[in-house]
Amino acid sequence: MKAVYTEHHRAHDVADEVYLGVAIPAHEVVQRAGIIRGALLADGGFELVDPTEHGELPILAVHDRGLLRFLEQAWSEVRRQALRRQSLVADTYPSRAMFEGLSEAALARLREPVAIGGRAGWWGLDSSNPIVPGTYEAARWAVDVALTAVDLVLDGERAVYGLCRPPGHHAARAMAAGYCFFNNAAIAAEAIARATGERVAILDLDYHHGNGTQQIFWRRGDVLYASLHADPARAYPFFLGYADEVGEGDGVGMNINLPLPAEIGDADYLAALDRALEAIADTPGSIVVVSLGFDTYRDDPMGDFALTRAGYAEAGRRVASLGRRLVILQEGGYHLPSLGKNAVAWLRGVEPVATARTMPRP
Ligand code: Q9C
Ligand code: ZN
Repeated sequence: MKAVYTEHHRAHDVADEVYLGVAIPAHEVVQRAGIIRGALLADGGFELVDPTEHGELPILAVHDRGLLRFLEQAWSEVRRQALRRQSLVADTYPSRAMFEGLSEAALARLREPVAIGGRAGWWGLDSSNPIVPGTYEAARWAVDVALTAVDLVLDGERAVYGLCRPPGHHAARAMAAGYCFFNNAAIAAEAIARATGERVAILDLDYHHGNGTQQIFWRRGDVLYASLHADPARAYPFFLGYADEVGEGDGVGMNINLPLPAEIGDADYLAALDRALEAIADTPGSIVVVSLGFDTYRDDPMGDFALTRAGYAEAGRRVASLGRRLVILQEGGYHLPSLGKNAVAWLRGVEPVATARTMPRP
């Protein structure tokens, strides 16, 4: 299997994140991508491919230009103001209750602040998502990783893995969030929809609900979003991800949330996966974008699921059994010792060891 990877992810080098008001060691760290890359190379069944640059247009097909510009400018603005810090986290977020009672007209007059602490709040959701000097560079390349995986699949590959870092599925049209800046999977799905004219399905298997992907395609009848994730009643992103969120307008029925309980194991998880796969099989189209997270692993420090490596291999097999082409993009997963082997197990489930090649030919 081809795997798209670039060292540019290293530019997004976050040391700490803020959790319930205190700085803790970051979860979404540089080592994550190197560990997965190393495991792919050690396995031998993967061909590493460099991404190619795709420019701003595919990003602007999904995201607000203001988000792109903010992320592009944030660090030079921090430097210009001589703020002495290694990372930028918003000072003030525009909470919904602040605007209670305002008319649509008054809401429409709300504007992006000039001060950087307010700008970060305007384009952000949560305190766990610091911006560092290389965030923009890495986030742009993560999009290029995803779009290069799309190119390869459109050129005929059956399944391609994009080792995106930073991840993407929490980023909405006009918002960065949850270690995500641009929504790699949404940008990939939009590019596929435009290139093929077909419907596209996104299967989100990260532990967290992909609120950004849901938001971007909420009213779209041509993009199916199906997600298995921790019940938002107990887990980030807290405010979205419930089963009754089914889409609106043309998108009614094209958003499927399967919130899951703590401690869920392989058997129950795979049963939920089958429900998502049935919905995908019922929707026309030949390509599925997979948002793949390993924070569902039993030992993950952030998740509370109990999945095993064997469960990942089986999940990969079942997704492959859809018989559709796959653009598989990395999202979360924070248990560093298991990350590489879990990725190999899942991807090998999609594309089993090619024994035919090593067996003597008749
Ligand atoms: N204790 C992804 O997995 N909240 N993002 C962190 C830390 C944000 C997770 C709380 C979690 C975001 C891509
Ligand atoms: Zn996650």
